[in-house]
Amino acid sequence: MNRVSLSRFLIEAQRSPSPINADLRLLIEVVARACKAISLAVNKGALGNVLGEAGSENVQGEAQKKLDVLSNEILLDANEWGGHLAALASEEMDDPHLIPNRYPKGNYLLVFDPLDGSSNIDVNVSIGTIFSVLRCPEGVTDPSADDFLQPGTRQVAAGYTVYGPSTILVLTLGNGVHQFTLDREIGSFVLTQSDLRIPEDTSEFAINMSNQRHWEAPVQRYIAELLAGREGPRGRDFNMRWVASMVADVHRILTRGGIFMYPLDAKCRDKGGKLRLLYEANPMGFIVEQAGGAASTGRERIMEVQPHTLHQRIPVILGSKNEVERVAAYHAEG
Ligand code: AHM
Ligand code: MG
Repeated sequence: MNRVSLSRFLIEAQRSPSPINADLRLLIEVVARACKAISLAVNKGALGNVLGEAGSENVQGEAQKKLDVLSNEILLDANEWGGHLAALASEEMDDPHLIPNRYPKGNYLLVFDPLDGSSNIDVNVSIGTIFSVLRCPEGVTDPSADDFLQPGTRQVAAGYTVYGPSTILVLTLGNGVHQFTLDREIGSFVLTQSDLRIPEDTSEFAINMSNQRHWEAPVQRYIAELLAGREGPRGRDFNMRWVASMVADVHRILTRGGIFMYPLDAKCRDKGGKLRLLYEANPMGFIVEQAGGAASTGRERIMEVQPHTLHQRIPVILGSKNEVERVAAYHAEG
């Protein structure tokens, strides 16, 4: 079998007609290496003394798990010294992390959610890492939070890992979406699927139904129609799945289609939504669009939203194109 490792995939991308540059290649390799270390820690679980609370809170007032903190440190340590980054920002850090002066600085900004699906850590359900790569604005050597406030359309690359039955890495460099599986014996990510495509239609939806009473009218209408099944206006039955790890829910959609929704509701209205624009919505939106799907707030394309703050939250509706467009149409009808 002619196996293509992530390294070979990236080197070939560097030689392609629309080449990626060497720093971007290094950046992706370093992130993937850090994710291997996170995967090992996740797999050790209780044996590695990594489960449970860290005893601290992040900037959003959420209790941090030991693995949230550890994963954040692994990604920082791995990315500091390579010379490919100007700064990093994370869901788990109040402010951007600048590259220390003892190391060379590069032209990229790395943004990440080190461990998505925190509520699933201690119960042995799939979790993952989400990341997004932006360019550092021209002439900026010490980036501030403002330099990260770029719409998703400016992303250079995005990816996520899932630490599940197997560890996988899904990546886009803006030229389709590719899936790699971690070969633990060899210690490298191996290309296992090129050019993932999300079916335009689906009969599967993902939403936290416990928030139903808080939803806005367009979401109430859409879900009610799905639940009415064969007897309702859609004329067919729909199935529901909710892992409560965005990485796992999105990965299912990339594999067999579906729609994922964390919409605006009365509970999260003051915060603007539940999921984070820079660490979750934009990278997943980029990946989903690159796979032929759509990603919307219900009112606009996620990737076109101009961020105002680093930790900004946003409503997220993404997946199979025709379903996302239907939800957006219901919002437009009011
Ligand atoms: P996290 O980044 O703190 O783990 O939070 C994000 C997660 C998503 O992975 C998931 O879709 C959502 O929160 C689940 O929320 P809920 O527990 O309300 O169902
Ligand atoms: Mg998250």
